[in-house]
Amino acid sequence: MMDFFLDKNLILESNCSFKDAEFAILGVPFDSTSSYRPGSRFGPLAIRKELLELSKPESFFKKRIFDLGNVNVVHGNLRETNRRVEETLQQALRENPRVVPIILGGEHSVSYSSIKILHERYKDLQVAHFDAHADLMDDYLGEKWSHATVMRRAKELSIPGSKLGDADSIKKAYDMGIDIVQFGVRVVDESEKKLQKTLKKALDPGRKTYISIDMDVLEPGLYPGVETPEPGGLTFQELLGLLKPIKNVVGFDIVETNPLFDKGDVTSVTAAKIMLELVLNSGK
Ligand SMILES: [Mn+2]
Repeated sequence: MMDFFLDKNLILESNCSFKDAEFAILGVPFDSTSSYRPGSRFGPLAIRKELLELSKPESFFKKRIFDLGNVNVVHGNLRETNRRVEETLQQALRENPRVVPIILGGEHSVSYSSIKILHERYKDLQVAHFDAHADLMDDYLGEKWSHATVMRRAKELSIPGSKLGDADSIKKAYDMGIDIVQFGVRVVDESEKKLQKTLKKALDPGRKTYISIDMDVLEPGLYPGVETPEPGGLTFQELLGLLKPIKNVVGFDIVETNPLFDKGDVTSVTAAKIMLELVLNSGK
């Protein structure tokens, strides 16, 4: 692998060569657009550390997992950070077209890049989006590129030219865009409602699926280590129950883990456990 944008200061050992890997972990320690309590830049390291400590079933060690390291992000510059994530993922998929990328955030805005690159590869890609927030704003406080706008930007990816005119063309374009199915969303801004209504309500089991998990989908009373806590979230068991039936997973991310606001590392432990479960669930 080209290492130009990668910080290889790792604590996980890869158990295979990159070409043979079924899964590739890529950390993106970026949190510059966080609007409440930043700190998810420390997520990728904390999640890896807890993955080491978790008890793992025998079947886990049969999986071939390669840790690519962390992207050298540019704090304060989401667009350049996204570009580096995209370049890294493109190269990774060129060298190993079957690998399933696992993105560890970092804030939610980094999911745009993995969705973009996987959508280039799989035209029928659909996104399973787990979050307390809809993340469908067109802009947040005037900023188009933000954790709060990421799913709208993703939705626009498959719209030719991304130029939206009258209401009819907007509707048509969104009907054509990447299908996003949301789970656990309990905060929807007035400006998001129209677009949210057009989203599909269920995943298509036959299509390639990308899973994006914002850790604030969980109940913050139990898992407080997030950037934007919102009461009324899912339990871990409820989340697993929603993840289990999802098939054809071609990539996933776990974002918004914030070790600075965690209690006893429980949110990082849980993020690591979710990664473990998804690896076990999405094997070939
Ligand atoms: Mn989010």
